[in-house]
Amino acid sequence: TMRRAVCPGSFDPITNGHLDIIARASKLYDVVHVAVMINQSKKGLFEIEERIELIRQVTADFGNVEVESFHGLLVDFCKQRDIPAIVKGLRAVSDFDYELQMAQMNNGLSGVETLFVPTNPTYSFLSSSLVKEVAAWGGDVAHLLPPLVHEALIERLGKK
Ligand code: COD
Repeated sequence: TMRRAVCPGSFDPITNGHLDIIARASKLYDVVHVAVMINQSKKGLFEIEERIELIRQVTADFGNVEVESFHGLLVDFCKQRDIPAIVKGLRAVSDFDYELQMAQMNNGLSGVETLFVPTNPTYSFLSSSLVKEVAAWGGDVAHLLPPLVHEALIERLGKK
C-alpha cells in the first residue's frame, strides 16, 4: 500500500521554503498531498485556484505530488484520504509553540502524526507574508520564489 503524507498550508503564494519541504517529503513518501487550506477570514493575494495551479507547476517534476484545496479541518482531509502523517517545516523556535499545539490537537482529534523537518537555513527567515510585503515595496524577492511564482507575484502586484 502507498505511504502517504500531507503538506498543508496557505501557500499564498508557494515559496522556495515550502518547496524545499515538499521536495524532501516527496523523497520519503510514495505520495505527498499538498493541501491548500481555505481560511475564510484571510483574504489572500492569490485565489485558491491560482495557488493550486502554481504549486502544481512547480512540483510537477517530483512525480508523486497531488495538489488540492480543502475547506475544513486538516484531520478530516487526512481521514478522507487515509493519510497518517502531516509533514511540516520548522523555521525557528518562534514556529515551535504554535506548531506543537496544532500537532498535539490534531493527534488528539484523530491520531494523525506530525513530522517536523528542519528548514533549510537558506530559507529560515522566509514566509509568504514577508515576501509579499517586500515585493509590494519594490524589494527584490526573485531568489526566494520559483521563477514562475515570482513572475505571477510581480504581475499581481503590478495590477493593483
Ligand atoms: N521553510 C520551511 N517550511 C516552511 C517555510 C519555510 N521558509 N515557510 C512555511 N513553511 C511550512 C511550514 O511547515 C508551514 O506550517 C507550512 O509550510 C505552511 O505555511 P503557510 O504560511 O503557507 O501556511 P499557514 O501557516 O497559514 O498554515 C496553517 C494551516 C493551514 C496548516 C493550519 O491553519 C491548518 O491546519 N488549518 C486547517 C484548519 C484546522 O485543521 N485547524 C485546526 C488546527 S489544530
